[in-house]
Amino acid sequence: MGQSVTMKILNAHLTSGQRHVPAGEEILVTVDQTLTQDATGTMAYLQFEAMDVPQVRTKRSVSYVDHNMLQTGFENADDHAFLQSFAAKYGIYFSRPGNGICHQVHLERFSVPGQILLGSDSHTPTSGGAGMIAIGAGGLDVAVAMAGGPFGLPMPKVVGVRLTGKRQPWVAAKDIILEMLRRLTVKGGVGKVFEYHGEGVADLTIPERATICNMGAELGATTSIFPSDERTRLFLRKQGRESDWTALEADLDASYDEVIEIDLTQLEPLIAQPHSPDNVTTVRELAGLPLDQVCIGSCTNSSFHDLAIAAHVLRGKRVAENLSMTLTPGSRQVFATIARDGILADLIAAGARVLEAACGPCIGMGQAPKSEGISLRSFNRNFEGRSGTPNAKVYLCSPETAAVSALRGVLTDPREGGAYVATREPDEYDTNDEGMILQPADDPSAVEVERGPNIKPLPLRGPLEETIEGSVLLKVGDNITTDHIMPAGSKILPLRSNIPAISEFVFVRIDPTFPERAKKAGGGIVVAGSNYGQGSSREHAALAPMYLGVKAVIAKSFARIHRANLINFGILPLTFEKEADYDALEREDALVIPDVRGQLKQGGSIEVLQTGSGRRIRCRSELSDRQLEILLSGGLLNHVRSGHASGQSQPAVDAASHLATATMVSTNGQSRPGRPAS
Ligand code: MIC
Ligand code: SF4
Repeated sequence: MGQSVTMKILNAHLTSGQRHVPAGEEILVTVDQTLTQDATGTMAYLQFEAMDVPQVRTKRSVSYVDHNMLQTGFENADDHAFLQSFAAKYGIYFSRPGNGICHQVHLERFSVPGQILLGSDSHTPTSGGAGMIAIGAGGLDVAVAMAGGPFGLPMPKVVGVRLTGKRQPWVAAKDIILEMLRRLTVKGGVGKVFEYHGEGVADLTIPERATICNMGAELGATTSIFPSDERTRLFLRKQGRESDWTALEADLDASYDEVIEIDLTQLEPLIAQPHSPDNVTTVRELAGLPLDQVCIGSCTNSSFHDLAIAAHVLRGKRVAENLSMTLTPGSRQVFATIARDGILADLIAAGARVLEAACGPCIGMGQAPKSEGISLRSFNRNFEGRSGTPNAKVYLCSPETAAVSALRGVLTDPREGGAYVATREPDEYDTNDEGMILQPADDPSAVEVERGPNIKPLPLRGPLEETIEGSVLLKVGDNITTDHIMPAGSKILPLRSNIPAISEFVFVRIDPTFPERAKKAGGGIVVAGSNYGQGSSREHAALAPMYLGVKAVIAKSFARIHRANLINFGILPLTFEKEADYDALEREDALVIPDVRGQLKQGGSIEVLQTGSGRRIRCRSELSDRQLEILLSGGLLNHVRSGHASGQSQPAVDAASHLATATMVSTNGQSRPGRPAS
């Protein structure tokens, strides 16, 4: 039986001894490349430092600065300086602020078909557009990979997505992924890799394929991937990297666990309504909706085409008076190319607000809409409050729909935008990275890591207790995002390197009293519905609750990255065996998980007692042996410290003393106790 592209790459990276692993069981793979961004990177590098590895052991590791770009105080600038000096010292390439959004830049400058990329950002799958297995993970998993350790993930099911027919004018790559979300929902991809194939693939440029892979994250997928074909070769040639190309196609008789077919001919412009990327309908259905803001950009849609199509629509005209339009090039390369080709001039003349190449409005770093404002965005997430305005309504669409609507002032089906002029990818991109992607230092010993006062020590917890006791601190419903658990935005993001400070914001969008109550109670347990922790990879959504003393989360089901992050920080993730038990639990109920260590070691059901009623609640832990060891140790760093990073190519870590350093000594030299192990 032939193999899919996914299985070819996974098989080539499985650590020894594993073959034919059933879906859902944990596999360990070697990692070729890593990426971090600034909002997750500072923690990841502090964790890497605690492992006492002199240089990264990957083929390529890149540190980007793209999220925390507003410098309204010293915090973000401190982080940037730390990241730059850290990269120079430890063998990491550094993409400076201004060079662009990590995923767009990585696709352009570093993607290599057939390799595995692990990134501390959930949209890392973007590089799947160039035939990589690119996976989002928590920063600690990325730190372990940088230290030469393998990455553990549940063996995914491979879903073949067959693209047939041909898109109509004005129908975009974004509409393909919105169609996937419409059909499958934000839970539909959990435990799956979506592998695109069929005649429709050849018609998609690499940035268009990257758009589809990028937003596969919103399906909850492990990743998404396209084959590496002649178009991939052409893209890499224009990037001056043809030598990185290899052909990678599924075998003709490749088998898939499931198959989905999308007839591109039938597709029309789509839109995701507030407040979830899977709340999809046709643009036609909502046409006429008045708009206050239109934004084109984010790692989903900020390529040359995305800005060129906006210029095509707006050329010689003005953005409608009733709205504000922003445009964000995804990279310095895109920015330089649109400037060179006159597109930038058209956009400026049309009255668009051109922003620096960064995440910007996508993560609430500026450009928050007005109160109750309606914002139409070419982005990938529209969770409530994420834009920075709690009662704003964010809709997600293609750059085509966004541009035509910006001109008309109301939501408009782009097919009403007149003749479609296909944009042409430039023959040459600006590939001069000099001074913008910095090489690691020749003499690492000469580099001093710069630590401003914003860089605080890493908190740790001790080994898992014998018994977990605590009350239900919060009960939440389905599809809780990491933006609910640990909000982002321009005010909170600068605290990413300071866990005590950022933990004051845990769950505040749901219940502003949560941090105070958690601290007062000395911690407790969170009860949740299905797909808990969907969305971003931010490990702060586990690390900060851990700091507040959260010991366990009992949910109907979890999103992959967040579940892994909980385990990495020693918080026990349990799932209900019976939904009725979820219904029976209320906030403040006292719970006990007796002999939790013993129960976990034994496997099978885990018994949780609701003390008031005497109810016995049966839960599942479904931990691999490796995850069990990690939890018993109280988290991945403790586990690594005890020399158990299984599959490590070299003993990565002699971390005991170094962890102590990272935990106890604040980074500007003053001694400061870490939070005592609980
Ligand atoms: C996001 O889009 O939510 C982020 C901000 O890029 C996150 C990472 C983070 O929270 O730092 C992600 O997607 O992983
Ligand atoms: Fe940045 Fe938004 Fe992409 Fe996250 S989704 S990496 S915040 S552009």
